[in-house]
Amino acid sequence: MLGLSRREFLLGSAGTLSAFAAGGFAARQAQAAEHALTLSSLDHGILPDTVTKAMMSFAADGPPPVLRLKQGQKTAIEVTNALDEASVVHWHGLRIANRMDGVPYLTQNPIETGQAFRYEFTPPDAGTFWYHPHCNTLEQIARGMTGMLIVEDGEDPGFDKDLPLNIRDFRLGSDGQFIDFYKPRNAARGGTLGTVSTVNWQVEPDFELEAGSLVRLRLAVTDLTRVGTYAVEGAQALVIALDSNPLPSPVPAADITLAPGQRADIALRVPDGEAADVRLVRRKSGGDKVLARFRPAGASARRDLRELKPLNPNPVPEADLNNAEVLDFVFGWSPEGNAPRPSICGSLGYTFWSINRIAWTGDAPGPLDPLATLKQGKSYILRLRNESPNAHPIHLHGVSFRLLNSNKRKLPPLVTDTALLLKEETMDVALVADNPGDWAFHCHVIEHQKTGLTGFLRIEG
Ligand SMILES: [Cu+2]
Repeated sequence: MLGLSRREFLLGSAGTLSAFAAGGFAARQAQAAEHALTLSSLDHGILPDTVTKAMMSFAADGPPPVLRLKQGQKTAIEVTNALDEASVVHWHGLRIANRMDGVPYLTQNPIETGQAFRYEFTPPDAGTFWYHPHCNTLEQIARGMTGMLIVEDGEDPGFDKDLPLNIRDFRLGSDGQFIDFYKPRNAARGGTLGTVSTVNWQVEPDFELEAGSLVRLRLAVTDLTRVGTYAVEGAQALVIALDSNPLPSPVPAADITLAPGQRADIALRVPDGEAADVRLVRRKSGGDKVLARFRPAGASARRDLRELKPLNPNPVPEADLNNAEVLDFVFGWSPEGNAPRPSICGSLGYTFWSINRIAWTGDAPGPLDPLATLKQGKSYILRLRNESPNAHPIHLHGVSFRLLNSNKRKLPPLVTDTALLLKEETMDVALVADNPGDWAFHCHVIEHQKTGLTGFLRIEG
């Protein structure tokens, strides 16, 4: 190996691996990955007549592909890292084996430049999910790395079309180039907002849809920071699922609050007339922001929303509230403000936030204590207390939970993986600890996540 560069060594070891394929590994290696993602940097046009340099994607030539998987069916996703930095991929909302969860050091080593990692898992739930890096997360997401992941149910609810809408901002100057991804003073408050709103990497795209048809709009807010209220206007539209879990009774798609990481599935009945102006908007004082338009085309398909079959609930176990143990978590400032440890997965250099007064010390190797240890199979109530004046979408990996109650508002009894805690809100949520492993537990405002508001729960088998 003398004289070999590190890169040659890496490539060399890949060669050795394929040599092994002739042996006992053969069956597994021979089975082609059903999906392949290449983590890539690229130049791509976001604003008209400009090319944004140094974007990042899960494909070499454009926006991240929509991954379509099947509920209960094993899949393989071969991830190759062609970036000049390390990365790792997390599948947001999927209740899969811990070693496939894509969190650096907690579940796997970062995938270094030139290396590949094969993710293999069976998604137990159907619905709208997304995927993103969990290494140098702020910069890699800021540059573009958020993709949508759809898990299809075996049963067809009766839609004519399925349209994923990846909603996010970029922080671009008027020349179309990236400006600073965040400002430290904002990271210590609500976070830094983007300057250009996009849907599927496009500014205010137009989607032509068959007049009179039924379309499943799948909204995913994959932004770093922005909490918003969304609506579909100019047509009949019903919210049928939130965070991949069906609503017991659909509600009009008029005021849907979504924080980073959250999703909404909407059943849209496209109007009959080609003159109709159907819009996806985000509420804004002084006039809503139009994010996308839907244009009816052709003769009416004459469909009716009542023709849709209800979605099947996902097989998420119900907590036994009479025997559940209560675990307390407080989300607030960092008591000490120590600089985080340096990490190949990036550090903002500041610590502003904490969970239970402990600030995450960076995505670095070395043993860390869980915030709590849960016993597999037992029920728990997590009491989530936000003592800060800022909103925090709290995301738990590996396990879904049900919203129980809040000291601030009446909560629908939704099942989710990401709970939005408003200013000074305390919320109880319930879960069954059915998936063993070390599960990341963090705020999905990435500036908060990267400046301390991260920890993990251990479920002991
Ligand atoms: Cu937060």
